[in-house]
Amino acid sequence: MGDRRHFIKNAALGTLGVSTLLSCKRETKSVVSTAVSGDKKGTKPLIISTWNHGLPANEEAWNQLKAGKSGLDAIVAGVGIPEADPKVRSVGYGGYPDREGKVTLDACIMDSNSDCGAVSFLQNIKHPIAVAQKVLENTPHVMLTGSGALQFAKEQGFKEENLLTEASEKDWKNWLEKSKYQPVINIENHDTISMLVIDENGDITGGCTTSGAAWKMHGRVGDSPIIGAGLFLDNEVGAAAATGLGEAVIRTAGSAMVVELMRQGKSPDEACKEIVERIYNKHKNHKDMEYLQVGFIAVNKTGEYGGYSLRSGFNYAVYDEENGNRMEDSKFKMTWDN
Ligand code: SD4
Repeated sequence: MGDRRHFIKNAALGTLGVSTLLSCKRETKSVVSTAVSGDKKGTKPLIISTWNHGLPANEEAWNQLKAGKSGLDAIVAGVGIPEADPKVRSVGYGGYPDREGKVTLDACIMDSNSDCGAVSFLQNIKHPIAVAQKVLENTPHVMLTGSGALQFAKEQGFKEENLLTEASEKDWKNWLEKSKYQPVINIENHDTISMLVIDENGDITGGCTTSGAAWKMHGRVGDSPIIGAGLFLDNEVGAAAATGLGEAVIRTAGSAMVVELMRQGKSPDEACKEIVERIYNKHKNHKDMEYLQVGFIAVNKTGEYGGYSLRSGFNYAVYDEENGNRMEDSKFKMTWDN
């Protein structure tokens, strides 16, 4: 746990650095919100994305929306930024590999008609979210996996490329020395990127893309490509998406449950909090508890948005007309010392 604390401290410092840098470069506002009550209401269109890499992703998605592109296209272009960035070690190119040194990617996307597409255990394709969009648009299915997903991607014109960067290979070889599986959620405040978009008409779309838990078993698929777990939306109600230990999110059908609670009248903050509490209650005596972190973001049809995480350190990027692109800290249940 000592290492873990050290890591969290460094991650927190890293966060400051990264968000300050991004804020300056992009002239974005940085709003830090630690209040425990009150959902925020944004103006439409509204984009919310997990973690610091949400800032450049939001920026790109915003530009796409303003250029008249659909929510789906905006998401694919937006989260495509961290997917292509080798410095982001938790998504796409440069993501941490599994324990066999293979980078395997998961992604899904969903539109306001409840159409969805997903890929899981996909290798050698830099933009799994774009392949997920093709699954939605060009197949009768919701998810393609492994070699089938790769074959489909190539048929759709995607190029195969090596996604294991030198830096990730080096870290993997270091990890092999001890080979201890202890997923670290929050890699320099980057992790799975989930993005929720409300467009000018109030229609909702969502997407999620990740290289998954570092050093996972070969073949392991997390929550991120699973509709209902890593992402869910109902255009009449709202949308939710997850980051964190995928196994815990799958066990509780996390994002679907957040949307159902909003349907019953909970605000986005309240709904995220209730599901995090449920995950805690189901896991407090579980072997995963030592390293368990989960976080949700959510929006509802009226433009209220929020988020909540089990442990401290989670943040998300929000973009709307009124307040621009900014980072907000998530409320949380407990710190890493508990
Ligand atoms: C997974 N949910 O594969 C992803 C990883 C992640 O924050 O989000 N980490 O379990």
